[in-house]
Amino acid sequence: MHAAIAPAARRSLATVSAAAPRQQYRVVVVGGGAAGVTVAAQLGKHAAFFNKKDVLIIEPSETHYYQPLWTLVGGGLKSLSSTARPMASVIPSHADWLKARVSKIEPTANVVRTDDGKEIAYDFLVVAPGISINIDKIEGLKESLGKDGVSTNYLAAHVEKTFEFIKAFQGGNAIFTQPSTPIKCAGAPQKIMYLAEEHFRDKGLRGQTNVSFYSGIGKIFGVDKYANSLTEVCKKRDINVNLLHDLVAVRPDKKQAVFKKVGGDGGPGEVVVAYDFLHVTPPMGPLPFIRESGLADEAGWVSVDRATTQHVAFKNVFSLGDSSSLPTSRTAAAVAAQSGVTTANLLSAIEGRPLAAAYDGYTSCPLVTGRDKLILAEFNGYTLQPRETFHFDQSVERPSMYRLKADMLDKIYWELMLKGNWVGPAPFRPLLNPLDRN
Ligand code: FAD
Ligand code: UQ1
Repeated sequence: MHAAIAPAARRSLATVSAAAPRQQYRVVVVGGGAAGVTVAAQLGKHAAFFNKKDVLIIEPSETHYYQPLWTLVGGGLKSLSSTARPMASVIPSHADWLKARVSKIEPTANVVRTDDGKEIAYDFLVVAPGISINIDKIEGLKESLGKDGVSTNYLAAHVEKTFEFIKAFQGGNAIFTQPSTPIKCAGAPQKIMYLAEEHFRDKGLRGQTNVSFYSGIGKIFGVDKYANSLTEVCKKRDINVNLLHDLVAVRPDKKQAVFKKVGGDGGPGEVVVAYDFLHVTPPMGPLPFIRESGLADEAGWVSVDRATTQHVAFKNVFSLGDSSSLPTSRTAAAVAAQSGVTTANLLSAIEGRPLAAAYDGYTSCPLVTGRDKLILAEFNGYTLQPRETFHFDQSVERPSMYRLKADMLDKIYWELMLKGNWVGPAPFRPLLNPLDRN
């Protein structure tokens, strides 16, 4: 019996002390985040897995976070605790949980190794450990975070600081950054800016405040329809937008942010800007153990077929979510749509049938523009064309869409998606958008 593997049936126990029956599973899932738990839950609905302990989730964290609400936590509209649940409470009852970090995957031997020296063999593997937040890649950021007006909504340990600093802000330069790397939820770097700007305005500080967005990429948003709306929002609210500026250093002693110009008009160069409040979206990238696993593409993402989510070389390996190479915008909404495809194709692979399910690139980004306003971007991340669920124009700021985000999507996530009953809004589109106005 294995000392650190907890049958989820005992998940109400405070300590993980129960033992697993074996070191080999039909399916091993790396990562108990949005993708890992959702696919594991969906597998349990099928006869091959129902009521059996044939799925193992390997996940080091005691807490499962609903990260999409962190924008509202940073904006002072939700508590961090409302976004957290014990990991044990989201592990499906037909799965075991090994509380450890995967350090190595050996796909030629069908084995994964953990940082505490365990070796687990699998027949099929689902790789979903998410994305790496690389704060070390910005000089001075690690030392600055959480102090003197520097924060990020992208780390649980720092997100509450964002609102502390917004509340304490007395005017001056408020700066919001987005890196040139791929990131999760590409809209989140600017959502917090709109909430902060609204707060400054309400406090009568707007006249003495410059609000600036600095992005390492060349567009405010990847899909023109929503980029046009966001550009209008920025104009209307006197927000300066500086594209092709990548944050490279923070100098906390001088309260300066240093940007590298990425091509653009004046050619490459350095821009130094004084800040009084600085919200940083750090550069992100693949986790090092994925890069070294033999499963990665050149960039370091798990190299999967963009329709089936099956690994391009190892046919018993699947990947979805932020760690995968799926060339769409990385969101929980995308994970929802991918999960149904991954589960269906994994079951087909297990049963020796052809893989019939195909992911179309669907993703969504609820662009919060204020305490009661939201542009619900929904699109095909492969073609960058809108793919909207509702019959109205979703590029317009709407209170109803804010309520959907603030009050409903978290319930959909915890109660439906993580229990294997939500693959995104596609099944409801014929009802909600009958003429398929897109
Ligand atoms: P995660 O959910 O991050 O899960 C990865 C899991 O793997 C984690 O539990 C981690 O502990 C574990 N892990 C890491 N390393 C290892 C290892 N070595 N071994 C085993 N396990 C490991 N999405 C939306 O749809 N809408 C939004 O509005 C939205 N807003 C966001 C705002 C912010 C500020 C942030 C941070 C994210 C937002 N997202 C949003 C993105 C969304 O949360 C992610 O895209 C989604 O969680 C990805 O799921 P995943 O399972 O791939 O990764
Ligand atoms: C979604 O399905 C989803 O997964 C639960 C999200 O993650 C938090 C989302 O942010 C969004 C927008 C969707 C899409 C759902 C609807 C109802 C449009």
